[in-house]
Amino acid sequence: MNPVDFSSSMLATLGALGRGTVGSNRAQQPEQPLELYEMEGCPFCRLVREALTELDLDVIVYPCPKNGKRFRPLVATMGGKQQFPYLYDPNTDTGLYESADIIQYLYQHYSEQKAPATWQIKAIKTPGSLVASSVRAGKGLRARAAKQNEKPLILYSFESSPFARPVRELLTELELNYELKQMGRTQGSDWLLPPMRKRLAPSYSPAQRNRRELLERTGRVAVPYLIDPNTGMDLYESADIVAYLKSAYAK
Ligand SMILES: N[C@@H](CCC(=O)N[C@@H](CS)C(=O)NCC(=O)O)C(=O)O
Repeated sequence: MNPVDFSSSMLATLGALGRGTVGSNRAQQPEQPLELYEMEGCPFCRLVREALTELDLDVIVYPCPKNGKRFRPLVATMGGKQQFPYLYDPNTDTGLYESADIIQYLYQHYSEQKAPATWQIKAIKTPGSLVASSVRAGKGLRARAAKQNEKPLILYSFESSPFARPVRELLTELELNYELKQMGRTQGSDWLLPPMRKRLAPSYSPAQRNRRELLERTGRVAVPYLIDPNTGMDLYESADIVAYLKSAYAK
């Protein structure tokens, strides 16, 4: 990733005070995957993604960038208007607008507790999210011409990762739907950057389910990691993933 891109992505992480970093060890996922209709560059969608990392809930993301023709119209059909984020939970046949309502629903339904007070008072979280999104200068907001994927891609990511953000922005712009697999940090050794971890925690044994899955699959754990079931491609390194997505899907 080029240094300017990395710096603004890092600022976007710091602007939100690192929210969307710490996860939890959820044993089970909802029977049918949750569906999130959103845009990476939207500050309200970001709040929902932060809560999803905290709650360790995987979702299928349906990107709905401005001028997008692929999934955007579905939201008006399902909920009556084009406003994002929009969550659809097929397990309860619930469709919701409004980031605060979505977060409250996710906490109540999937952690059996109310959202922490800081999530309930919109004024606390929203300004930071607005600042954090604005430093990315409109990335992850507008559609660009792309080929369509048949099967959803799979992305291992946690919300605040400055390396994963440019990948999610591009997935939004190309309107490629993807399974977002949470990689929130739940133990001290998750915080070590991969090269350091090799030295300081050689027998790293993650507790979080997607981290364990990745370690078993690839022998290491880093974020982001992309699997494209349409082409059989799988790869680490944000710059390589961005280059792959452009060459495989951008027109
Ligand atoms: N109060 C809403 C605000 C949502 C909102 O304004 N979202 C913008 C995107 S950041 C939107 O849907 N704009 C209309 C559009 O993109 O068509 C919430 O918290 O979810």
